[in-house]
Amino acid sequence: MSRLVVVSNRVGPVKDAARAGGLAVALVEALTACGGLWYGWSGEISNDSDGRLRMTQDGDVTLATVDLSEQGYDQYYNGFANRTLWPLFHYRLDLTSYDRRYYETYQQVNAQFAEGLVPLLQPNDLIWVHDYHFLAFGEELRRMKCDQSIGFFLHIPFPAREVFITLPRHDKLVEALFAYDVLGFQTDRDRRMFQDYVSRELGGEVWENKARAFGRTIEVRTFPIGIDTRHFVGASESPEAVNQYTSMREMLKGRHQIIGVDRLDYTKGLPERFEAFERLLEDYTDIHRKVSFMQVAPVSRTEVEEYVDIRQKLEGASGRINGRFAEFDWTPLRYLNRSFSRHQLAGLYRASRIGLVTPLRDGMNLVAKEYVAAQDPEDPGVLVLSRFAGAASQLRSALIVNPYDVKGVADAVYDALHMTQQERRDRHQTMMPDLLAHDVNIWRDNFIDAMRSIERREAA
Ligand code: ADQ
Repeated sequence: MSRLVVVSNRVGPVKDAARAGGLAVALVEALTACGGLWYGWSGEISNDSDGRLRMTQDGDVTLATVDLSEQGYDQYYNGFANRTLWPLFHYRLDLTSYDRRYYETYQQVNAQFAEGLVPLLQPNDLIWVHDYHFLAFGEELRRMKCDQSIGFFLHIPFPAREVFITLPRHDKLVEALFAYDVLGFQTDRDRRMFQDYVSRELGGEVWENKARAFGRTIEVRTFPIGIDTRHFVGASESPEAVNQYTSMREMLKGRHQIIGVDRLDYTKGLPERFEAFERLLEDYTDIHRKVSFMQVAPVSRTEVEEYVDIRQKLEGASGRINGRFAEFDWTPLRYLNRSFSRHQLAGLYRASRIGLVTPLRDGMNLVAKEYVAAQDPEDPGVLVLSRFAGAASQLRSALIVNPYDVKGVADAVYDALHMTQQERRDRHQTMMPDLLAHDVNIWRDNFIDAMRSIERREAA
């Protein structure tokens, strides 16, 4: 069996994979099965150019990490990755930086990372590159004469052509993507957006799961990422989850809870969500004291200005909403900037009548899937889900909303609060089989199989 090499922005640690959740566990499992290598950024910044590669063995998995220089951290990580690609691919042209220096450094860092990996590679390795930090990684490997099978999975959306072409040298980035053998997207929509760009902007050819341009034909496929559904169902019944569930229910004193769990990011639609909750309280006074909303949002990317702004905005909004509506024995909105363990989260989801997942744009959104998996099948809660999350293409029995339409979201939450137990059960029952059939292990195996079939075809 060929060895698997995973390349991603952050690496391991293997022992903590369970804490990090489904994706890390699924990757570690595949790496362990073949004595694989996991390669990426160490999370450290150093300007020392010698010995930047660190190798450690963790069970059967080799971890190899490289530090970023200060310039790399500023212009590649905080710059092109998080100030250009992240907002642009999430349709936030207003927040996108078009600084050309960022692009140059992005190319250089991708080349340096590729250079660091080449001496570690074996001839039959399958190389699986993850996400927007490494769009140009495969092209750099090819430049260094790597002929292994290389796949790339984009965890975030691929934007519409008119949005993407606002990026100077958009064609160079797509040319780089043609160095991969398999390109994976979260949804058919993302895949079609990519194919649309190839045919209309580049004059390339696209058919079924293929695209041809720059003299290469590549596989272009949809691999919707899942959660470790069985494990998450189990987690929701674990003692830790039951504890969390019980103390939450005691605290709620018979009130219904609405829960939101997101990284604090402007793509997640949090200000609009707070506004929708405020609108709910304004329009439906009958639910005062009967419902409370808990938003869990650990801070992320604190060095990017837009993340500081959104934090301030949310602190202002939560103060305003509680100031307007709270009573001495009722706090309508609780806003927590902290993390919970997977088991605690499962308990929180299960204790909540509504999962409110309203990103303005999201590649998939795993929280939506976790919320459904954690429910008690006999008395499940209702998922209210943004149509702009990739998950909406699978979780069709959720209440699907437009997150920009504050009134529409408020009304959907009101309907969810009044939904009969039978309807809640029916909706839950239609979503669970899909979550079980398309879990994170299937996602991983399907992607690796797609890379292997390329390898077999080339050997034939
Ligand atoms: P993210 O943008 O990080 O992922 P998401 O898919 O929702 O978004 O995953 C977040 C994960 O972090 C979930 O597993 C969630 O449980 C966990 N999490 C969030 N807040 C937490 C908290 N307070 N405590 C503990 N855990 C918390 C990117 C893309 C998504 C895509 C994923 C996977 O932006 O669209 O679904 O990658 O491909």
